[in-house]
Amino acid sequence: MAELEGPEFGKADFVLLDEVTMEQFLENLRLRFSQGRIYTYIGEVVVAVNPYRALELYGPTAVERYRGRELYERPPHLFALADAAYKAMKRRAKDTCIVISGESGAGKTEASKYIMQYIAAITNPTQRAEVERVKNVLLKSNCVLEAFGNAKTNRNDNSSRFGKYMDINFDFKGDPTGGHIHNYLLEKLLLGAPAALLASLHLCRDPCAYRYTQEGAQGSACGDDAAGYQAVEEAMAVIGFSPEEMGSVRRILAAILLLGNVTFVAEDETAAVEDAAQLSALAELTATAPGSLRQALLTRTVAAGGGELIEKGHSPKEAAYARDACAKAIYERLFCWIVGRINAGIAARGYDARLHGKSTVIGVLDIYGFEIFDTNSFEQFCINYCNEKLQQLFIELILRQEQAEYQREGIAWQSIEYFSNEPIVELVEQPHRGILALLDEACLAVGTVTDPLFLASMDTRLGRHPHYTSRKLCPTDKTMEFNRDFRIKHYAGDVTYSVEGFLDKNKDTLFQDFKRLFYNSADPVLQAMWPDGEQSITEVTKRPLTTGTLFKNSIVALVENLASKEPYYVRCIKPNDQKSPTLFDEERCRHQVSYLGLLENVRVRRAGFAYRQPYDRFLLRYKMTCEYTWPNHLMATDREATQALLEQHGFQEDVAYGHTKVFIRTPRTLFCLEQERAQLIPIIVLLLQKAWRGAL
Ligand code: AOV
Ligand code: MG
Repeated sequence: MAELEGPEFGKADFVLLDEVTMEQFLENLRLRFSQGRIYTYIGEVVVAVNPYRALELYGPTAVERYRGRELYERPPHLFALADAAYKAMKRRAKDTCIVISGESGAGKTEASKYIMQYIAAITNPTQRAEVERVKNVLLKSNCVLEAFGNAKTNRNDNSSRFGKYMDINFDFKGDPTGGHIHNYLLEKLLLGAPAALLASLHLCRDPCAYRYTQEGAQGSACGDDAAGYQAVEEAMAVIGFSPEEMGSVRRILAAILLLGNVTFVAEDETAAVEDAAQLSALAELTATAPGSLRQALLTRTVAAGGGELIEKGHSPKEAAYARDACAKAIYERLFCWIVGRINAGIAARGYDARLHGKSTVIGVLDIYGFEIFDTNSFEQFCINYCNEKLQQLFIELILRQEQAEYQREGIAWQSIEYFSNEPIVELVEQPHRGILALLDEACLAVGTVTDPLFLASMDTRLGRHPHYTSRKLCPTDKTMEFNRDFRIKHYAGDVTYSVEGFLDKNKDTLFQDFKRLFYNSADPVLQAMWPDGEQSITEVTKRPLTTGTLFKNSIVALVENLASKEPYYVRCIKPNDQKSPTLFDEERCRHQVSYLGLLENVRVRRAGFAYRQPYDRFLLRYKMTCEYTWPNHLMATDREATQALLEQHGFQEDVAYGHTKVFIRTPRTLFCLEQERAQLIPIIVLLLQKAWRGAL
């Protein structure tokens, strides 16, 4: 139980609520939020409310307060959780992971940064140079990834448009020796992120001058762009980007912007570039031949019979579509290349397991949160599917872990029922029948399949699924459009998706002509991003996996990876939609508490035994409350001494004795012990002072 927190601060652990009701849960959350106590436990899970203001909770003194402490010894904090994961990793050589979840704007990315900052602060006391370098790259990578991968949305000014899972490798001393970042599905949303970034790179003083950044520029304050630019450049230098590479990155970004401004006119039924000057500037930035560039923009090569290749001119509309696909592809590949460069900078080098012992890992997952926008498209569909998977994992692990612990300690246990989102996950990912499978089917079909046709096929095949509906299936529901919308009942709420663009985004076709063009670029960075450009058109016959399938595979692999580690959880809550530091929007919070399954979490924790502690730790804390154990017990084992203590208090009905730990069912018991301890401590201190004085 967290120390230094009286009843006026609310309950430091939701397990201590008098009754597990939504009302009490919210009241405790509200009370603590209003006092700037944004962290509260459910056992070992940290519930965090976004404070929307700077709190003095994260400085060097705070780090010292949590270093090496047990979870319940200090007020709830991310640092305590990070320390617990670190200790498990170091003491028991366990691979651990910290899973941060919550909806958009709830504070996941900030939390992940504080966790990394804590781990960096408590490691490498001897300041080994290589370890310092790795730590620096790990910390600086955030800044660069955010610059390229975050954007302003109407939910979060600094929304992560990609998922990030970062492994940190530790040597036997517990110092970080390397790491690896996996990125997941960057939303190729060119608006927003690059607006700020590019303005800061001085590529575009006026974001409104570029079609791709006009929208994002509106209303975004660009006040500290110069400082932001400095920070990104510095971070890139620390990570090890060479000046030449940074030059290439800048030119590639400029090229993307310029590309967006290229317009086409019709000339003899096919497209022509309106302004030739743009073309030569683009060719220069991408170090490509102007002729080839023009050709790639205006035509595509198709294989005719007999291995013959013919060039087919685009219509202006096709050319515009190809241009945007190309710009997005360049941006995505640039982002992946940057992640690859960071990984090269932090790859665990020269680590020899025979020499140094087993390397252990702490993984930190910061992935986009559940999203509901006014219009939800393929990206939201993927993001929300990912959140379903993570929620499923949370449920499984919390239950599984509890059960495993009782078994290990030899204690009887009855299982608990709670909401399973398995059917929703199945609706999306089931082979041959799920939405992703139907989407792939539509993408592979010969003939013209349109988005509405795909919707119709879902209606036919999923119409009876309890979590799926559409306007056709529910004609009276005017919040959906015919032939456009379908709705999924997610664990976190109902989301209406528009099928517009689903097929295109899933196919994600980029003409081979562009790939080949950039593969032949004289710019080594740009060239390195297009290894698949080497293939000739006749070789590119095998259909690549679709975006949806690739994403599903990566999320399945992620979940498997997380499940193999000892998990620690941070559940973030967004207190209001106004970014206000004072407003506690009860309805919004109620909704989040409910879909995050936090009440069930508390119930599971309490239904079994709310508290458990190793015998020695338990005695250390409470031995003063019993004559048999104070100052030291004379019994054969700590277990017997613990038993004597609890029986003297009359708590024998409320506890169970495991092999190494004592289990306490109701929080009240621990509460009484805590109270008694608190009353005795001043007396003991007085006695000790007297004794000292006597000794002097
Ligand atoms: P997210 O990662 O959960 O959303 P962020 O971590 O970006 O959300 O948090 C959103 C904003 O809330 C930040 O930019 C801060 O202004 C503020 N904030 C969050 N946590 C804290 C904190 N501990 N102290 C002070 N301010 C905080 V998304 O990436 O959109 O799902 O995709
Ligand atoms: Mg984020």
